[in-house]
Amino acid sequence: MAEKMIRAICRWCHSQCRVAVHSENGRLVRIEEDPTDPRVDNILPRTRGCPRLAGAKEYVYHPDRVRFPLKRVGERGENKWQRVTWEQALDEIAVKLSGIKNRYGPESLVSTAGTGRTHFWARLRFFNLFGSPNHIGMGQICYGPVLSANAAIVGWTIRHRTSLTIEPGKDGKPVTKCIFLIGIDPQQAVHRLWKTVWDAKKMGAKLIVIDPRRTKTAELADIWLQPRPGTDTALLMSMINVIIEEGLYDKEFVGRWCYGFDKVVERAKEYPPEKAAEITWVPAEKIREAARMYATLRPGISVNGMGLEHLENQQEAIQARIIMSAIVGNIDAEGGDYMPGPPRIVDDGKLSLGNMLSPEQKKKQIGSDRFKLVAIPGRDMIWEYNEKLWGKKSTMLATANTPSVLRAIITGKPYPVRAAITVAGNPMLTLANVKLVYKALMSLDLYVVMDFWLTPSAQLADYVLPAACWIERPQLEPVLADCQVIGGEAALPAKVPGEHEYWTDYEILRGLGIRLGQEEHWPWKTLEDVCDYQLKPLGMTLREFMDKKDGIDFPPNEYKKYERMGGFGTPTGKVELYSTIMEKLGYDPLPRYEEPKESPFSTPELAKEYPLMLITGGRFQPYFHSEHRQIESVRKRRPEPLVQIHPETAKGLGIEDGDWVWIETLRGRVRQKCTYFDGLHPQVVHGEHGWWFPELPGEKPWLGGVWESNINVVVDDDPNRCNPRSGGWPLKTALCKVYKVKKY
Ligand SMILES: Nc1nc2c(c(=O)[nH]1)N[C@H]1C(S)=C(S)[C@@H](COP(=O)(O)OP(=O)(O)OC[C@H]3O[C@@H](n4cnc5c(=O)[nH]c(N)nc54)[C@H](O)[C@@H]3O)O[C@H]1N2
Ligand SMILES: Nc1nc2c(c(=O)[nH]1)N[C@H]1C(S)=C(S)[C@@H](COP(=O)(O)OP(=O)(O)OC[C@H]3O[C@@H](n4cnc5c(=O)[nH]c(N)nc54)[C@H](O)[C@@H]3O)O[C@H]1N2
Ligand code: SF4
Ligand SMILES: [Mo]
Repeated sequence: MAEKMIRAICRWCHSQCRVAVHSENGRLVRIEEDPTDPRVDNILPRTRGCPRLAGAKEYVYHPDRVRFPLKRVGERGENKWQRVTWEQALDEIAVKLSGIKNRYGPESLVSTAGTGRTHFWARLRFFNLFGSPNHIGMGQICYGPVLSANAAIVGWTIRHRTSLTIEPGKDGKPVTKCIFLIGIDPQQAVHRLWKTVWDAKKMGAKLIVIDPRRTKTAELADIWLQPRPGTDTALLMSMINVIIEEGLYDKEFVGRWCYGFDKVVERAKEYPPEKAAEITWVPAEKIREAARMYATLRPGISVNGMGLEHLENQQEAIQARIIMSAIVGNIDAEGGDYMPGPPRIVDDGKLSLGNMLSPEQKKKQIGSDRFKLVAIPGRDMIWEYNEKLWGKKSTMLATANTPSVLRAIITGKPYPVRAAITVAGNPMLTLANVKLVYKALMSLDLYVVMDFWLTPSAQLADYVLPAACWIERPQLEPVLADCQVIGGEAALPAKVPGEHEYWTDYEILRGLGIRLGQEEHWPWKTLEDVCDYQLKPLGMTLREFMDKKDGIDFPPNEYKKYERMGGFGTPTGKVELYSTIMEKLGYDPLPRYEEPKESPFSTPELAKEYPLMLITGGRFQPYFHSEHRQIESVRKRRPEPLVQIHPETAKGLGIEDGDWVWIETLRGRVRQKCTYFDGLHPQVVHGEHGWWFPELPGEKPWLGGVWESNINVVVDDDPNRCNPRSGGWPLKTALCKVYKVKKY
């Protein structure tokens, strides 16, 4: 049979590259960049330089991939499995779920998910129909925080990360004059944004980077500020102080379109640069310089990454960043922080059937009485105002508080949580405080994992259900909460008799739903049928969308929509610098700096034993979180976990470059290999996340080496250290000590 080419969307990271997959008789031959993707120039390095794509064949046909449904036969964690049919697996799971629901109520089932890598609406749909509001995972520490902050303060989503573009103006200079990146490293993490930044720099835009590490992104900056980890709110409030004091703000925009400027003026007075310098360790003059550049080079874009979302002071820092953008007039300006409209297809919000969850069940969402913002109470309040103006709901995440749910599983309080389904996540690697995660997962009555591999999390499951990955399923994806939509087709067969039987996440959840009496709500047999339904507003099927429109829908931009629409989707109809939503939810309506609860200043006694500040999880190629460790060609590029330590600090501790060291905190210790790095303050160290070793035994106690180098063993998730508004836990602020591993 001749070679066939099919266009698909790669999901081995969030760049969502559209690729051309060549196959013969249903076997993968090669994958290339898809020349019909108009964003192709925004990819760097081009997909053909991508290490994960280069390892595609190894991935797809890897002997360790789970090919058929597995049922646990030994004790939990013994790595003893029996192959079962899909019918048996789904029948048995459904019976167990019914039993648990009858005994403890539907809220006793939780879903755990990682970063959005699949059609998550199907999981929400299943849960909303089942009656449980309890979803845990990354919502409160990744993307959810910025979505909620935007929707609360400017009343809608602001274009973010992967879909940002910077266009040349008529004079050949970029429309965007200044790029402000805080706590984000696109050079390692977001290819598209990195290329955008490069191009804009080449055309003459200026770049400001705020990061405790001198990343390659920081090296490209015109101004790089190196704060003490966790102090960004003080830094940003001080920049706001300078912008106001020096009269550099956009008086017209502030006067006409902002609410609470006078209150910001008052609050910002608490952060003169000299005081902020003491807190942040950034010299006062540099704070002034950055503030002036940002405020005078308009329009500009500002993006935060996990450097803010992983802080105890997360929401306050994000709010300060949005305030700064607003007072210089960048919101929804051409070349500024653009607010895309909703996608034109039937979106995830509608597909997830949130209206099917009763008010009484919503109230049971664990932790949402305390951490309300990125949970149902905050979301529903914010939606009311968004909807009034836009006629649509913005994209927001509303999850239970993960640390609180883990404790509920263990203690039975506030009520029993007895079952969990993991969809596209690896909680034993990516959630904080892994000893607690382990205890919780081990104590469940039923644990189901939908994945491709026997990850350390899957090792603890009762059933492991082999999912189809992106290459084996059709896709229709809004580009990260943007109005842009791309489509892709199933490039390889999900089911090959005798070889493997993968089901899409949709089919699995539908299969369970039907067995649990939800049949009328799952009318589409396949994911492709769903895509056809989603495309109805465009008047085409997925096939037609791919053929006629190259699988792309990018509506034109419209700027300053607030003028036409008469305001913003917030309670006051203005950009709420002073957030009345936060006020209604019972929080401080303005940003205030709080010292991290574990730091040399708040816990000086502890700092005697643990003198170093630990930041974790800075992204690095060739990996995506905990994935790809079993793909040889990828692993070869980066066989071991690295901890960055300042050479002075390391030498003082007798540690040489390349030595294995223990990283120890109050929670325990793990080992990584020291790499000297002088782009850090000597008191700060940086440990990588996501490390397990699929070559080690899968059974307890090894669990694929999950206790060896997994940084989340030493990271805290104490609810008292979570951000008071959102519930996000502190992945980037801990105290630690490091010392040489004697024998290894
Ligand atoms: N210490 C520390 N911890 C962190 C971070 C940090 O910076 N520091 N970062 C955090 C952040 S921002 C995030 S988003 C999380 C990421 O957390 P996770 O998303 O849990 O991380 P992954 O390792 O990508 O795990 C995803 C799992 O889903 C599987 N998978 C991928 N695609 C699909 C699919 O389509 N269907 C199914 N069923 N399975 C699929 C993969 O094989 C993999 O096992 O980690 C968080 N953890
Ligand atoms: N290769 C690769 N790419 C990825 C991923 C991956 O796992 N691997 N994960 C994807 C996901 S889910 C996400 S969320 C994105 C995240 O991508 P990024 O937002 O870039 O996330 P990080 O690399 O965790 O953190 C960014 C920077 O924040 C800095 N930082 C640490 N503490 C602080 C602080 O207190 N203040 C400030 N200002 N900065 C601080 C770190 O030094 C780091 O350089 O990447 C995505 N892309
Ligand atoms: S893994 Fe590589 S090809 Fe795939 S989306 Fe990411 S950058 Fe693109
Ligand atoms: Mo993330």
